[in-house]
Amino acid sequence: MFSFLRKKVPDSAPQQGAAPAPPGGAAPPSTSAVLGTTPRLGWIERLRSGLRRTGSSITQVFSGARVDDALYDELEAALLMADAGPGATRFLLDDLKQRVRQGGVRDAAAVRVLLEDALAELLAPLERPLEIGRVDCTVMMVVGVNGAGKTTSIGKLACRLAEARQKVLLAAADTFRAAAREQLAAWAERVGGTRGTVEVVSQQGGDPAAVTYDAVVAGRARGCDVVIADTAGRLPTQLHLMEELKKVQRVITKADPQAPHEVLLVVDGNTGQNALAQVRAFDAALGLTGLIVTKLDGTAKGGVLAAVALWARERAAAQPSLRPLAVYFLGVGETLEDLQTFSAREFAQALLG
Ligand SMILES: Nc1nc2c(ncn2[C@@H]2O[C@H](COP(=O)(O)OP(=O)(O)O)[C@@H](O)[C@H]2O)c(=O)[nH]1
Ligand SMILES: [Mg+2]
Repeated sequence: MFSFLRKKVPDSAPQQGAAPAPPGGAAPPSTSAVLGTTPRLGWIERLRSGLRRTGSSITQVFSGARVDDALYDELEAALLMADAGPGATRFLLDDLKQRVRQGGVRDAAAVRVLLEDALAELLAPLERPLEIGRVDCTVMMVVGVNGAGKTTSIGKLACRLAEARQKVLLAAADTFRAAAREQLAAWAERVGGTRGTVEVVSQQGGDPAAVTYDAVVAGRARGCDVVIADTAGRLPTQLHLMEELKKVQRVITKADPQAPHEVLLVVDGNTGQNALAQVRAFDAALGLTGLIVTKLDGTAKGGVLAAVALWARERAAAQPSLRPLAVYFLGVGETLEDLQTFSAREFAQALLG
């Protein structure tokens, strides 16, 4: 789930899943321990059933035996209907045709396997664990439109971090809705007990930048491993609200010149091609490092991740100095366990039924 780098030696209890620190100081990054002990099978089923409609419409294309232009035409339509968008659809079809030619494949079922390979390869660069511990206090800001699942995902993430004995502080920077503050506090409470503690910094009716600044300063002073700022939802077209978000980012940098270490966009998997528009717009304003794609347990078609992957690839080619975009987590439900790491191969399998 996370990649822990240079883990601190715990005060008392041994750290779950982490290798003991070597004598004489920090472990080199290559010895990072990756946590992710929850059984994955159940949630893959959830992802599969969420994406089933897409899967069955793509799989149907391969029900005939012939590999001809009609098959590619149908496949094009199915990928477009799955929200892959014109660019990624064209990219995948070109890649697939080349694989079919090279392999001398004449059987439609074998073409389906090659499509899965092409899709998994396109998605692969998005697969990267969220790194915690490269710096003493990892600061993340979480952004997105209203209702995308920001607060829920932060709650799930905070629980997972607390389980891994990380000290977490949440900044309730969604100061528009009083309920948002309470929602975050409720998640923090849920973590309590055996799981460790998650603190929340909030202000009644405060300014989002001020709340975030206070939280980052407090998080560093209290020796927190992770500070996560939950921001209010907004559309990228609401320019004044995007300016407000830039201000939040600026004050974080004032509190810690290296921060924010992560700028995460939460996108609702049901928004189709609009998700790509959100990724572009929030990236242009803030410079995204990663995505959390939620609600893949519902009616989401999932193909938009292919479009995001193609866009990320073009972004990496045009701006090689930028950190490549990652899909850190997928949301497949409303409970704590329903936040899972992204695997390109698993996603391709689920998408193709
Ligand atoms: N089915 C499902 N519902 C989700 C998921 N993530 C969030 N939600 C629900 O989406 C709604 C909005 O979530 P919230 O976190 O408040 O969105 P925010 O406005 O971005 O903070 C809530 O009812 C959540 O329970 C998910 O992965 N699957
Ligand atoms: Mg919220």
